Amino acid sequence: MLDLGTIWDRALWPAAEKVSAGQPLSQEDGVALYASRDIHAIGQMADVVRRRMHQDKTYYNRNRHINYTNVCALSCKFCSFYRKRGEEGAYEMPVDQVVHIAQKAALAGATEVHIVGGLHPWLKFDYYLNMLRGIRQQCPELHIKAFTAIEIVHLTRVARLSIRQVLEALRDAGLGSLPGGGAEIFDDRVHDEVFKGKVREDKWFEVHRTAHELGIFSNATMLYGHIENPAERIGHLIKLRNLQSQSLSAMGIDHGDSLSAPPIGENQTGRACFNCVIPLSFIPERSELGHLPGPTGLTDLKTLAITRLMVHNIPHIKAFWIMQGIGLAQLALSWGCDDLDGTVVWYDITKREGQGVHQEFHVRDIQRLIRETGGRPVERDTLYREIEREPIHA
Ligand code: V47
Repeated sequence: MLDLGTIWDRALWPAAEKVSAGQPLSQEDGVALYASRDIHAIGQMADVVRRRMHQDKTYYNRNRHINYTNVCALSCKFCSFYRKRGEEGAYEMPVDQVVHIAQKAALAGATEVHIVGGLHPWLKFDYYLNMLRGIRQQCPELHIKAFTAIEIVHLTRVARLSIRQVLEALRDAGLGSLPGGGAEIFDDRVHDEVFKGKVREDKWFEVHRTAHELGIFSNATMLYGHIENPAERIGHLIKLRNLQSQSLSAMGIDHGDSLSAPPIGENQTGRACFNCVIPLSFIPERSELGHLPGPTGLTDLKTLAITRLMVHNIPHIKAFWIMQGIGLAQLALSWGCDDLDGTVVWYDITKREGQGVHQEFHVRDIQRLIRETGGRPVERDTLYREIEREPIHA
């Protein structure tokens, strides 16, 4: 329970009262949270909501990220991953290589592959379908979470199909769910300054709305700590919860406005919704925005906590340790986050100074880190179903 007496910043009282009463926060509440120096109150409020939803459970998964190409038609200023074709370091993996990596991951106990890449100008639609079919054939149990909304829009042009048709074809070939990338900040000012060539937010939402209509679950990200301001971050989060509200209604879930985990579980409607929000901490190194300082630890913690508080109807908030760093991701587990993503193994999109693409977090270390926070480590699959393993494999 929240004790208003412990919250010295009275500007937070309206938000705290809503959190206590289980009501959603407004744009003004979100901006007041960012403006406040009462950081313990913000953390405490987020922890109250996180515990109401998940008690002491803290989720992780065994996964393997695969970035099949870094060749990209776009040149987003925040991105240090993309290369132009022929440029030094540009690569595209043959389908067999992607399938082989997925096979190795499955053998090592992974339940998920997370596959994303640049917008490659010449790869044909068959490349993507064959990748999914190949993995499905070799590893029938492995969940394939693949392609950001931006890649899906790119594929509509490659295949000359609609968003719905592309998603249906990918699903039939083995796609299990959509990751949350490519969202950045849903705001035209920020879009035009930092990722002008990318489709606007309406397309990102159309992809996720259509996926939900087709029963494909998805995630959502927010890239923060570059040129956006707190009001723009809050606007982004409110747009996410608005789509979630529609998707939950279509699933027949009367979540109302309550600040509790929507009872998603097994549903018979054939529809889907967002599972998780992942706030991504901007890493300036090697990008065109390398002159920016990047978010501070306090901005990281506040953003993770405020995301939990603002997005009352999406059940999980992930502290993606690759972006926030392991130390801060651990702290975030007491600041509203209930998930750490997973073992990852290989990650090419962002690398902190001195790090290569091998970025791996071993299960034993994940569990130790969660236990130290007082949390209970729970291995999950992509759709947050709990996984029990024989002790020898735990
Ligand atoms: O869309 C690119 C971001 C995203 C930088 O769905 C950067 O479970 C920080 O979406 N600094 C890809 N971020 C990663 C992503 C993701 C990660 C983990 C889990 C899930 C999920 C999704 O990475 C891109 C972009 O927003 N990004 N460059 C950078 N310099």
